[in-house]
Amino acid sequence: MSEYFKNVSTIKYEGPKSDNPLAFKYYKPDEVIGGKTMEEHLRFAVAYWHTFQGRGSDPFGLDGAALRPWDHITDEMDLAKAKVEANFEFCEKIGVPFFCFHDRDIAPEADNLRETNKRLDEITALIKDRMKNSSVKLLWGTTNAFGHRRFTHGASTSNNAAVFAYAAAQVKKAMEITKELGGQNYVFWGGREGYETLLNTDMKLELDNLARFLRMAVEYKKEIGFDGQLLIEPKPKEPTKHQYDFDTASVLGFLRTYGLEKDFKMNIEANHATLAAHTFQHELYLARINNALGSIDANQGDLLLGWDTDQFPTNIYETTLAMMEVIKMGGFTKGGLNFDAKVRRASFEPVDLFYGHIAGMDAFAQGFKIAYRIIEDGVFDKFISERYASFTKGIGKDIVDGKAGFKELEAYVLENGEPEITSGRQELLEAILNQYVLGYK
Ligand code: XLS
Ligand code: CA
Ligand code: CA
Repeated sequence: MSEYFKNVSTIKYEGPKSDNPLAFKYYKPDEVIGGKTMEEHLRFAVAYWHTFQGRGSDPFGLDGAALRPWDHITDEMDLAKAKVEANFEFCEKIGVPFFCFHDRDIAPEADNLRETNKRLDEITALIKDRMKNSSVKLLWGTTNAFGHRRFTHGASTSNNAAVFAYAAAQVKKAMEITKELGGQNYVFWGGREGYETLLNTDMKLELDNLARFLRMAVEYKKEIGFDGQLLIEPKPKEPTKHQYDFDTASVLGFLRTYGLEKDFKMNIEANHATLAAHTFQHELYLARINNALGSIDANQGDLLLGWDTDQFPTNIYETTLAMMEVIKMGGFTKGGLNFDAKVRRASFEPVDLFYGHIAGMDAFAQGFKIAYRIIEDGVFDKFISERYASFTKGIGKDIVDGKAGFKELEAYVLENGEPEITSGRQELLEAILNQYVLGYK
């Protein structure tokens, strides 16, 4: 067995003052908070595609700049096997308990589906074998039905039924191997499920087909007894101009239109939230109150750039507000925090993969601890419940209880006159949040 990251040993917690770049400053996996360890709360995952497939390429440098310890391997399948080893070594050294993959990340596509599936079987067996001597598990599997030329017009929303069939065959297999590897979720990210122009698009048929496809997935999941959670990952744009799964609200609407709302939850990605002109917390909150928050793709975008930069999350404000939502939902069950994040093109050394993950894990660990204190103290919850107190008594209670209609409300106004309104205190609340984030509370 080769060792790929020879210069890095197991990453340990050394505390916030440590100068060791290969140590955690805040993430202490076995620290118990609220009856669970940090590792159990945060359920971190490594994204196979960025960490082991990413080449640091961009539209102006397709070859990429990344240097990787498996670069010398030329045979495609040998390379795929090497990456399995590298994945386990990486996860074990950094102490990330889960990983996530697309079918095509773990095994390269062959000339036809039969051969491709054989390759998948071979690599799946290897992963399964490696799992026997490891505590590293599969958080979720998914399908890459967007990279290949055949998916130019989409997969389940393609104009071509044979492409729809191809995508279905691919999901079938990817779901089977996800089950085989004990995957806890299966993700549907829209890929090219969207459109560029209505001059060539039958949007109604495409949406109906998307629903048909998802229904088939639900049926197949039951048929094979896969007990993982199905997740949809919203994204507003990129690669297509109009992605059908724009954001949480549109996905919820879509699922309800087609009667699929009981079968799917969301996988919310931070960068996709901001591309949809929402905050990360907005997306998480909306999913949570609809009992649809499944899992998180933990990254961050760059608000000065209008695309999906998939950076490692380092913004403590964002991780704090995100973890408040996770805590309020009662913690993850099957989901977790998947680092759908890539090191920058200029961070091309293998050790940068460790720095990226350490930065993200520390930022979420810190965010979690701050969020926990905020929720325990109840400072914002108390403010919010007082702000809405008018709905707990009198006419407000009648509205909530369905006892008042327009006539009663008119009578109320005629009797009581102009309402007294109160300050929203946003600046004060932001200053209090600063006290928590900076550790004074
Ligand atoms: C792309 C998505 C993708 C999904 C998995 O923008 O983030 O990577 O997470 O297909
Ligand atoms: Ca993602
Ligand atoms: Ca993304």
